[in-house]
Amino acid sequence: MRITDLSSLLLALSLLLLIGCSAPVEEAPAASATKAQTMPAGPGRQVEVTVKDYHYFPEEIVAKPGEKLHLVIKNMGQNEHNLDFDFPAGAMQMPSNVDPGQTMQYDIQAPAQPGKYYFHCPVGNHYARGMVGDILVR
Ligand SMILES: [Cu+2]
Repeated sequence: MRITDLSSLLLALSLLLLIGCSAPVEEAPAASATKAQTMPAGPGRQVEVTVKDYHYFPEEIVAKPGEKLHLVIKNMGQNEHNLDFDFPAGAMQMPSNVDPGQTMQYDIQAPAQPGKYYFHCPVGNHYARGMVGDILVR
């Protein structure tokens, strides 16, 4: 386990303790979650993210403000996973979980405002296990 993984895990665990071990941290209510719009492949820049052992590779995506991205999520692990973006306009998630050995493609648009936005896996306790990443908009 790398140092960064350990510190994210400790942070997640301490946050859970702070709120009394109730709901997972930063889980948006289901009603406000926005399903990703599926656009034809082409307009967005293709970004590949591999999911394995409760981590995203790479853990950071760099995008321009408002840039359209065509995400290709490859699950090389043993569990199903997802990828929720915590955007200012609301959470944006994959159309469905991606199963082990499967690939899912969908399109998103980066926020117009430069900054660092986080994404995480909403499945089970994956977030607490350190399954987080970020998209750096600049
Ligand atoms: Cu996961």
